Amino acid sequence: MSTLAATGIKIDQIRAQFPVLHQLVNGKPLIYLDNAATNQKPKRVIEALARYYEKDNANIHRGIHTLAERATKAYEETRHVMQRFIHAKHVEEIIFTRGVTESINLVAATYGRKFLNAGDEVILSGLEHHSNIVPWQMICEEKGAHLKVIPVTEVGEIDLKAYRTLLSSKTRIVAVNHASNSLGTINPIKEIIDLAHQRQAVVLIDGAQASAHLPIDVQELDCDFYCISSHKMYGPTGTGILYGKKELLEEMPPYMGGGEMIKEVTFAKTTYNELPYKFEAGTPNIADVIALKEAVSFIEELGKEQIAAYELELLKYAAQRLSAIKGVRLVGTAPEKVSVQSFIVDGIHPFDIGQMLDARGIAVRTGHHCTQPLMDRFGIEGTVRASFSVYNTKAEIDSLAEGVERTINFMR
Ligand code: 7TS
Repeated sequence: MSTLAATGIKIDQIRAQFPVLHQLVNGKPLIYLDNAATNQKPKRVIEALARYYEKDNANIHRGIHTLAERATKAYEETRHVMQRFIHAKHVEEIIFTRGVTESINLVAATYGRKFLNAGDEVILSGLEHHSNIVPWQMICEEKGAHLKVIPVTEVGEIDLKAYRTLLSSKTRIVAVNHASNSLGTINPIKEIIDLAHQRQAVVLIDGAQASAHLPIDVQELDCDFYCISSHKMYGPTGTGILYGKKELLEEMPPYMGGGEMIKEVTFAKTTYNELPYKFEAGTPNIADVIALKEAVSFIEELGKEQIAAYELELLKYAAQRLSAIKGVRLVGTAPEKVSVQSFIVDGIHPFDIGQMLDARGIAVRTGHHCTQPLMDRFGIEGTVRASFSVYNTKAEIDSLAEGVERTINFMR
């Protein structure tokens, strides 16, 4: 059994922390390789959720009773944890949202609505998830602004040369992902950010596929916005963050109106609360935010670098095993990748592969992965995608390769 390099921690010890992994699916031990969609939760995260509801459940920020104070303290602790996790300068730059989708919609609907004008341009890449396309399309349509798309190369990288030519004095916003969910490509975001700033454009980074795998230092990156989903970093679903530079967040109008985001309300006029509460209308997802702290501890105790190094080992092994199968073509072969491997099989629909693998207890993703324009770029309908987390093993990849081989033999 493998260990996490430099820590000596056995992967078996890590797997033992994930109750969901220890079950039979269709009579076979579960092999969970759909981690880019959502990864599994360690016991400490699940226990934090239960503990909160068993001991502390109360609405936050409003009550003066003990439970309300405990819940508020725990909720705000996670804000500090997330500040440290991404190296934000100020704690009020961390806004809790439902996740990346809501974070991007928030920026498009507030920053975009206030600062985009007719004729302005928003630049995206051809690697984006629909969540980082549609909100920009909606606001561009409303404001008469235009979307420009950075093309993607054959191996699945952003074409930086083309990006330079797309940038102009009309560029207001650049929105790209840190890593691609369909291909795994890690994008050169520092360079993308610096080039955009030379044109006074602001940059939003979709960090959905990065937070569990890559170091994030928003001050060093100098990005203007950074979005994270808790559920892709061993945390609960339904929460995540938007990081925004304080001076930008202060200039932005609120996203939703309601309780908590106000200072004073009269029927004549409402004044808004200060950051971060201006953007957190209503009762938030208290329990999940509190449990997210445990997910961060899980990552930090193992060490993000160690996790990434092990996942890279799995990725390389998977690429090698899969590409050796006759009829399999890897999609997304950039040199810098997170642990995502897409592939297609000549003459067999990805759904059929996915179903046959499921019958063997192997969970993979099939389809367009919410990146239809990217699939169009490669002239395909979709792919089969295997994505790896720290609890996966080479033996599981062997089973995947065997499953794919058997499917090919069965279907032909
Ligand atoms: N951006 C990227 C790069 C993503 O991978 C995802 C989710 C999102 C945005 C949206 O995140 P959410 O947490 O708001 O849903 N990606 C996937 C996936 O690849 N399969 O299922 C969800």
